[in-house]
Amino acid sequence: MHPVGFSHWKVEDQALWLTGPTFSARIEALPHAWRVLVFQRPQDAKKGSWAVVDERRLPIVFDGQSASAEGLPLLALSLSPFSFAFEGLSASGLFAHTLATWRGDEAAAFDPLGLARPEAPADGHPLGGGFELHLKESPGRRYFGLGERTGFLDKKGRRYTHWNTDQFDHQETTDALYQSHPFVIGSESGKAFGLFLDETWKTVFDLAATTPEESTLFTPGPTFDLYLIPGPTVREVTTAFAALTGKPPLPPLWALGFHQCRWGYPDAETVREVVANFEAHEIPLSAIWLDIDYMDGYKVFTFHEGRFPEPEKFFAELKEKGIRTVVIVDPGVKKEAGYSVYEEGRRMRSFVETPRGDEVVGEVWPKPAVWPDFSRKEVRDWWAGLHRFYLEKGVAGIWNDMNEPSAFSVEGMEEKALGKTLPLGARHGEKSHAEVHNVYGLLMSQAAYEGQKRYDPNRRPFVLTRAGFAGIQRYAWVWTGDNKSHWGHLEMSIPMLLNLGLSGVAFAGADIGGFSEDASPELVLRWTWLGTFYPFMRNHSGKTSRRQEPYAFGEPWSGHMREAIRFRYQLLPYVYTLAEEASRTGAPLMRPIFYEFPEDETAYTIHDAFFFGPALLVAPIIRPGKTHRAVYLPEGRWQDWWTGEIFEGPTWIVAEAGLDRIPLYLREGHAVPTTDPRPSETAVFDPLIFRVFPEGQSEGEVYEDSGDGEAAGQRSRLEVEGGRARFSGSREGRTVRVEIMTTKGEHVEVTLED
Ligand code: MIG
Repeated sequence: MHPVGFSHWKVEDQALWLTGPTFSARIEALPHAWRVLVFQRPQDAKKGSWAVVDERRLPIVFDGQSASAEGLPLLALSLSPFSFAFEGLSASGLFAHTLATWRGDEAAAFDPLGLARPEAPADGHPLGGGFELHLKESPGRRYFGLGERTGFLDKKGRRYTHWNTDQFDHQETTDALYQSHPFVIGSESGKAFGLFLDETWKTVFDLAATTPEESTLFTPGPTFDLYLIPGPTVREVTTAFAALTGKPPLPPLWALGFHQCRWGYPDAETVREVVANFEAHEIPLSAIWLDIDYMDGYKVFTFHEGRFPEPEKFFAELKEKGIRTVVIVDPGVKKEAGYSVYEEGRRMRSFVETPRGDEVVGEVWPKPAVWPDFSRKEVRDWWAGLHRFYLEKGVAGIWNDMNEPSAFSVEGMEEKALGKTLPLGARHGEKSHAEVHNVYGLLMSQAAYEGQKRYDPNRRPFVLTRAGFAGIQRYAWVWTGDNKSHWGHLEMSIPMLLNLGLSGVAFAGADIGGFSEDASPELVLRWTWLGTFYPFMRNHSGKTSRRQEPYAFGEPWSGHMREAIRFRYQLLPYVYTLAEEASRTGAPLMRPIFYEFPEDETAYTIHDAFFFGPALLVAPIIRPGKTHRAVYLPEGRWQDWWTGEIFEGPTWIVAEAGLDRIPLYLREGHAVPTTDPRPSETAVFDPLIFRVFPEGQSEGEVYEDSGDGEAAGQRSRLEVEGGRARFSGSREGRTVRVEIMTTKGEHVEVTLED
């Protein structure tokens, strides 16, 4: 390890340049972050990003010791050896590795055939293989973010590898999952900062795991590209990170309803039966999902003629009932003569190649399979265009699976060496798979998104993806992959989704009921109640699992599941209003309690309860057979949503919840817009019923528009004080009501002034 150091500096072209005998650095000020880019080869001074979309740069002043820019905290720098300090964070040094350090066993294992070009070892890192930043640790600091992760809310004390992985069998201690978000939020005594290592290589964050005194950020690539994001609180870091990497577009209203999926619905008849069951049980449904069985021989952009005949008619029939269809699209393209997708792709040389220029051929669902190289714009454009096939048939959304990418085998590679993906040395144009791997899913989702924009401009695109990288929220929602029908996985989904939300991914969900293994009715029911507060609410299960649709277990289960799902539809005005806020600010819908109460130390320790927006505190039942649980209520007054009882925080209470409810608390000062519990095509809600905290002053907002397409929307405001309510929005042609619940549990209407 060589310490990185610099001898000269200059401020030029809106950047502070540091130079030394071996390395250079470019330091830039963005409206929400300092960027520190360290490199060796001149061409890397212009290193681009797949994640960062903010191109604004602010003027920098440097006095030899600290860099300043308007609106940013000072960045204290020492040039040789290089170190810096920022907002309570201090780096003790940046070190460059020699080639051998990372080209050792691991690289060899990934590349036994020597697919990486021998003349460009380690993808062109002239000195060696990567950088390692050392950060001084502080005992009181906690860490959040890191995207999709197992474990509890606070991420300190573990080592995290950023490497998109098809982790079918993950459990509590599994490291890398399907997504990579090399972004972490440090927080101590209510003060927070963010670190984003904008490197797509297999990076590693050791957060006080090896030693409590130090954390390290490691990248094996030729550059070290770090963003330092100021707080002061986690909320500001999260929204700044969303400003940096992009905000999620406003989804169509239907996407916020209930979704039903299962791997193994073999034909259209089975799907019709599922829909008929929803109708018979009066369970609202917004979308039905088709897994890989709809295809002909697992060939993407086909429908099996016998099992899914006349898909256009079928989707229209479902749409009549208000149900959208979403289809799965995997990246693996079947290599088959005469199959137009393969033939076209081959003609354009669209597929990932070996260093010798042959297609990398392997196996995923289709066999043999090849993989489009989404890192090239012309390939993304081609792939986007293919989506016309689905859109013309009335498909409303695209589900991108297996896009880590997952590979069951690759010709010429041993399975163990492969690591269930493409060989690291495979070529994406000038780049290696080692560099592109982590953004493969992001770029595939971008193509799916752009295809919908292009060929269905009057609707809002909808993409769900399994793999992703920082910035994925610009194109897709995320689900957390193959969980299990275990209570532990129900519980773990909460911190997983909370940390995804803090990492910019406001729209995410876990498979309700669990994907693999057999679910008990009680598990599915409790999970459905929890899912009422997932931004993405989908029941999904694996091929060999027991059926777990909300009606599958008979009474009393289906009745309670109906209530839970109907409750989601009742809350849709609130959910939609939060979704619109997310599209403007990046603020997550599901928020850790400390997000709303940054000064409250207890709040930082709670992983199994959360805020849904600013007004509702949700404390799901996470164990079988339980009807009670402890709930922490922070400072202020809280009303039990179901009984009307009022509590004074900060306090711990024991909540009681039978199968007909989830512990839920309305926060003082807030009003929550609700409506009737049924799917609606437009997001102008009728009736619009505000549920208001029964005492003092309260306020609430509702965002309304056409529910899809480009139509301009409107935010209206409700203000309640001393038993009088005022609403700023239009009431014409619809019912607008304001309600409180008394402490005895009676609904009482508050008069709305004209
Ligand atoms: O190898 O398409 O995570 O949701 O049902 C398994 C079949 C492939 C994995 C996904 C899962 C999906 C399944 N897929």
